[in-house]
Amino acid sequence: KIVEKKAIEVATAKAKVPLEELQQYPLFSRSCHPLKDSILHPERTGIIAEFKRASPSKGVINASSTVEEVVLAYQQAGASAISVLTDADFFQGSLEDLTAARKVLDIPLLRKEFIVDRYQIAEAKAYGADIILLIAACLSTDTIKDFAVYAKSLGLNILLEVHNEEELLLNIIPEIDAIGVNNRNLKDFSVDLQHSYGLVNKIPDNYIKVSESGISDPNTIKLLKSAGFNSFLIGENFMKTSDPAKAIHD
Ligand code: IGP
Repeated sequence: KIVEKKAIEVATAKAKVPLEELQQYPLFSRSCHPLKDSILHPERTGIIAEFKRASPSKGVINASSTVEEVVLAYQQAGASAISVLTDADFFQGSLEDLTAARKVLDIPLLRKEFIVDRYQIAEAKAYGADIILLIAACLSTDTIKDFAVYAKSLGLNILLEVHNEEELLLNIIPEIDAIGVNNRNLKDFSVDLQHSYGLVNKIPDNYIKVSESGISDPNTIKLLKSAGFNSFLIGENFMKTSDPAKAIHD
C-alpha cells in the first residue's frame, strides 16, 4: 500500500522539481560523511538516533521538540549518525526536516524513507542526506542492486534493511555499507529482538551490522553488542521523553 502511495508522491515531486533541477541544488554536489568511520569511531556510541514525530503504530510520539534541537543534542550525546523521517503521511516528517538537520550536524545523516524510485535517491542527496535506506521487503533484488549502484555514484552510503534470512541472503550486494535487521514486522508492527539475534551471524563481517527498532534500554545494547552488532537504530524510546538525547548518556 505504502509503495503505491509513494509512486504517486514521486510523480508529483518530479513534476514540481525535475531531476535536472535537483542536481543544481547546492547540497547535491557536497561529499557525504562516511558511515563506517562514524559508527566505528571510538568516541561515539554506534547509535543511529532517530527524529520521529509520529508513527503508524504509536500515533503522535513527540509534537513539541524541534528537529534542530533534538538532532544537535543527539550528536552532542555521542550518536554516531542521525536518522530523520521524511514521510509526511505516516510519520509527519518532511524533506525540510532533513535539510534542517543537515545544517546543524557534522555526523552522517540518514534519509529514513520508503524508497521506490531513483528520483528519491537524488532527492535525498539534494536535501542533505549522507545515507539512504533500501528496504528489502519493498524491493526486488534487481532494483536494490540498481538503486545501490546509483546511490554509490552520488557518493551516498547505503543501509539495507532486512527482516528475515531470505531477504538477507538475496541482497548481499557489494555497494551496500550497512545491513540493518528490523526487529519490527512492517505488516503487523510487532517487535521481537530475536530477529536480530537470529540473523547477526549470517551478515558478512565487512558490513556494519545494525539492529533496528524496539531497543529500549542500555542492557539490550550490551547484549546486541556481544551478539555482534556495532550499531543500534533507536527512535521512539528517545522521542517519547521530553529530553530525547538524555537516554544516550546512560
Ligand atoms: C526506529 P524505534 O522502535 O526505536 O522507534 O525504531 C527505527 O528502527 C524505525 O523507525 C524503522 C522504520 C523503518 C520506520 C525501521 N525501519 C522503515 C519507517 C520505515
